[in-house]
Amino acid sequence: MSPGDANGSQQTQAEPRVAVSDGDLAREAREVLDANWMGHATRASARLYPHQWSWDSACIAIGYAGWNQERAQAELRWLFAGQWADGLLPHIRFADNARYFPGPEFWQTHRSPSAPEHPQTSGIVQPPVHATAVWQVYRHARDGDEGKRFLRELLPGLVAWHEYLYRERNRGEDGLVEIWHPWESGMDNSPLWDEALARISPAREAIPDYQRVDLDFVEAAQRPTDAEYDRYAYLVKLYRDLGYDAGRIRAECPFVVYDVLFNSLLVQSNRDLAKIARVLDVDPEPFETWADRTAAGIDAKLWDETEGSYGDYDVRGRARVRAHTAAAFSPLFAGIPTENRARLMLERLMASAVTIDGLGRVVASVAPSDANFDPALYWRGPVWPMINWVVHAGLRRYRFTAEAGEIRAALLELVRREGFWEHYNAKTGRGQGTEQVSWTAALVLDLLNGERDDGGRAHEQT
Ligand code: 9WN
Repeated sequence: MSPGDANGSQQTQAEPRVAVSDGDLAREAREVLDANWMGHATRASARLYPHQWSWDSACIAIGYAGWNQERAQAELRWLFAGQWADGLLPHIRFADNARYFPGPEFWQTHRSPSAPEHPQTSGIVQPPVHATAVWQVYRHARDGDEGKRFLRELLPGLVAWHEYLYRERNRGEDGLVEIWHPWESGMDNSPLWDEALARISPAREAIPDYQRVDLDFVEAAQRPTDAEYDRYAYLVKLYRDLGYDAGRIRAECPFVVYDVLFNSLLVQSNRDLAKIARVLDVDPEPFETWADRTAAGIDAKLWDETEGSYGDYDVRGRARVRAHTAAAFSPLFAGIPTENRARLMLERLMASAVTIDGLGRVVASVAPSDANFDPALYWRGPVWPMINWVVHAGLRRYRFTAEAGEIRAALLELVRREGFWEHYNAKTGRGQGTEQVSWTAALVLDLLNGERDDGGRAHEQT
């Protein structure tokens, strides 16, 4: 592992290591989380991401669940304390005095009557993995009574969050919810957004002044371009000028996408919300209904028969998104495809997976055969632990056990060799982006833990 240096200089990279036992790997993962623990929640990474991020945090809680119930609960409580009055769960809850663009002064969320005065947050969302995380924390709870109290405490916030999505991010009868910014997908510069972003060409004076900070920490070849950042900043300015009024944004925003990953994670979160409700003797039916409606919407609108794959839908462009990425396999995670479709997906998945230096196959964010593939460039090729974790759970759910095992082993081996990086080069396997990354550590812990205690059944419905 390459320990992060806190002074913001260029990243360091250790020589690849071998022969680290599972026990040592778990200990190292816990050390990363300890180092990033702020006393109340976990920063996403030591240097580049010094705040609490929404979907990272859900994954981090899943990682804590197996060894530190108290921290797992604290992590999610802290995140939900930043929830807006209308149910929006912000994609960042800011820590004080930490350097990142865009910070609170850029978001200006005080323009919304729904945003809390304190804490400071961003004004957009990230994929909804939270009910899944809360359920996992309960499942692993050593103190069951405390676990149940935690469920009761978090239920209203979870329900308000999903209600927000179905109320404000839904424009039809198809059960799908929409994203309004590439950052909302969690896959910022994915080729999925190329066409939608190409239609947005703000005049120079419409782009707000801003200063990137990310390039102080990570080389430009591994980050989004300035043209992409201009559009990211332009969209934030548009939303803040609209006072973060969801109705006005829905009517006016130029970027509107039904994303497969976001909706699939929502289906599973709804199913987990129903399980939480059952434990608390609350009626689970509304959550099952949400799950079924969104799953049906994914199947009806996002399945592309000619491609034999799920794909995103560009609402403004009124067309399927032509680009395909590994996120297309995420419906497996939520048990959405039929067995037949799942088999087709498996073939495509394993054909598009990458083999790195004798490691076995692992899933690259974009398949090497794709014209958009770049092994080093952020969400356009590198191997991301979160995506592999989703795919791994999905494959196990459908009993594609050997393939799931191969991906798990290869991902763990990458981390064993390189340390806990944001992502890994899809050709060389070298760690990239930033180091000491919390959700990488947390998901490694979950993979190690899952093998030991539940045989991969954690994500099943029953
Ligand atoms: C913007 C924190 C986050 C992840 C995202 C990842 C990256 C931020 C950035 O880092 O996004 O939200 O500044 O690049 O794309 O998935 O949640 O780890």
